[in-house]
Amino acid sequence: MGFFSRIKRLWKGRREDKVEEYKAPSLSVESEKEKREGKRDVDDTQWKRQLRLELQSATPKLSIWLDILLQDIGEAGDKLWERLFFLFETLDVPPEEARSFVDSFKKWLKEMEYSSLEEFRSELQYRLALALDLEDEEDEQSRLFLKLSEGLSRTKEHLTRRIDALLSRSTAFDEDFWEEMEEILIMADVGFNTTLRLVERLKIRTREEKLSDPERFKEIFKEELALLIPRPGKRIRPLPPEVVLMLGVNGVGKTTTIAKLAYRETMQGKKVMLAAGDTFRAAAIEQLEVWAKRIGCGFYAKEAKSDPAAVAYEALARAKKEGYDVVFVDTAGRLHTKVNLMEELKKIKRVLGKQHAGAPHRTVLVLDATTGQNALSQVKLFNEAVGVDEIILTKLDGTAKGGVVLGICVEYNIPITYVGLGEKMEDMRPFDPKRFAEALLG
Ligand SMILES: Nc1nc2c(ncn2[C@@H]2O[C@H](COP(=O)(O)OP(=O)(O)OP(=O)(O)O)[C@@H](O)[C@H]2O)c(=O)[nH]1
Ligand SMILES: [Mg+2]
Repeated sequence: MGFFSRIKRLWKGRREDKVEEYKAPSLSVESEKEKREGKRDVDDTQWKRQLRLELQSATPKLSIWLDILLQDIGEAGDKLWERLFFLFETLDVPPEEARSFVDSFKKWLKEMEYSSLEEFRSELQYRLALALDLEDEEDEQSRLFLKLSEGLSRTKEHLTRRIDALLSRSTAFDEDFWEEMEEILIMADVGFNTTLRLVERLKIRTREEKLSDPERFKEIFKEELALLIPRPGKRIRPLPPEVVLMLGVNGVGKTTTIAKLAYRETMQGKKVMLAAGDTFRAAAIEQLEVWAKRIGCGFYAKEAKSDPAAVAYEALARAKKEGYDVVFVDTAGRLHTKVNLMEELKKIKRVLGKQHAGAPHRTVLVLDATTGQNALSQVKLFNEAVGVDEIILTKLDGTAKGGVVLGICVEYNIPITYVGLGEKMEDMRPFDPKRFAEALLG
C-alpha cells in the first residue's frame, strides 16, 4: 500500500471520462482564496483544463505525466506545488495526504538545499512512484534496467562475446560445447556449483527442444539463469516494530542502504527509527543522524564507543513505547578483529530477541557488487555468525562483478532483495532476477 491510502482509480481508469463533464476542482489555497474574493481566474482554469486534456491523451505512465506536468517548470516554487496538487486531485488523493506529501517534499528540498528541477526531478518521481504504488511500472523498471546494464557492461561484454563466439563455432551442444561453456562461466566468476547447475539445466532444455538456433539458446540461457536466482519468500509482517539488523564490512554502503530502506518505508507511510549501532566511530553516528533528519524519521544513539548491544536494546524499547513500525539497526563493519565483530553481532542479536520476540526479524547483509571473490567469504562469515536472510547489493552502477553476485546468492541460497544504483536516497530498487539476467547477457 502506498503512502496515499485511499486512491481508488489512477489515471488509466479515467481516460474514458468525458472531458466535457470536467469541472475545475479547487486545487490550492490560492485558488480557494481567489474564489472567495470572487475573481474567478479564467487563465487558472484554462491551464488546468489544458493540462488535463494533455494528461488524458498521454500514455498513463508516471514519467510521462511528470514530463507534461513539469514542462515549463524549472524551479521549485508555488507553480510546482500547484501542479502537484492538481495531479493529486485528479488521482483522487485525499487533500490532507496530498498536503502532507508536498510538505515533506518541501522539507527535503530545504534540507538538501536543492531548487532546480534537474536536482530534484528523479527524487520527485521516486517519491511519487512509492506513494502511488507505481513502482512496478514499466518506465520505473526501465530506468533501473539502464543503470543496471551500465553497471554490468563489463561482465556482459565478456560473457556475451565469449558465448557468441562459442555459438558461432558450434550449435551441436555436444560434450565439447558444454565443456567450453562451463569454462566461460567459471572464468566469469559465476562459481563452480552455480555453473554446474546452470549447465545441467541448459543441457536438459536444449535436448528437450532439439535446439539448433543460437538466438533461442540465448533466450533459454537467460530464462534458466533467472530461475536459478533464489527469490525472497512472501513475508508476513511481524508484530511491530519490525526489527531489521544490517550487516556488512566497512565501506560497502551499509549506512547509505539503511537510509534508502528507511526512506522507502517512510514514503509508504511507516513510522521508522534508525538505531546507531555502529558506535565504533563518532562520525558513523553523525552520518546516520543526518540521514534520519533528511528522511524525517526517528533516530536513537548513544555516545561513541558505547556498547552497540545496549544501543540496540534501548532503541527497541523506545520504538515499542512510541509505536514505531520499523527499526533499522546499523552495525559496525570494522573492529580490531573479526572475532570481536562477530561476537558483538551475536550479542546484538540476542538482546534484540530479549526485548521483542522474534527480533531481529530480518538480518540483511550489504555487499558491494564491485568486490570480487571476497564477497563470498563475507557471506560465509556473517551467515555463520548470525544468519543472513537477505542480501542487498550496492554499487551496481559501478563496474559490478555480475558473475560473483550470481554465484553468491545461488551457492548460499540467499535472495537478493534490493540493488543500490547510486548514492542518493532514490537510487535503490527491488531486485528482479529476470532483469538481472537480461542486463547480464544483453
Ligand atoms: N555509486 C554508488 N555508491 C554508493 C552506493 N551505496 C553507497 N555508496 C557510497 O559508498 C560509500 C560508503 O557508504 P556508507 O554507507 O558510508 O558505507 P558503510 O558500509 O556504512 O561504511 P562504514 O560505516 O564506513 O563502514 C559512500 O560514499 C556512499 O555514498 C551505491 O549503490 N552506488
Ligand atoms: Mg556506516
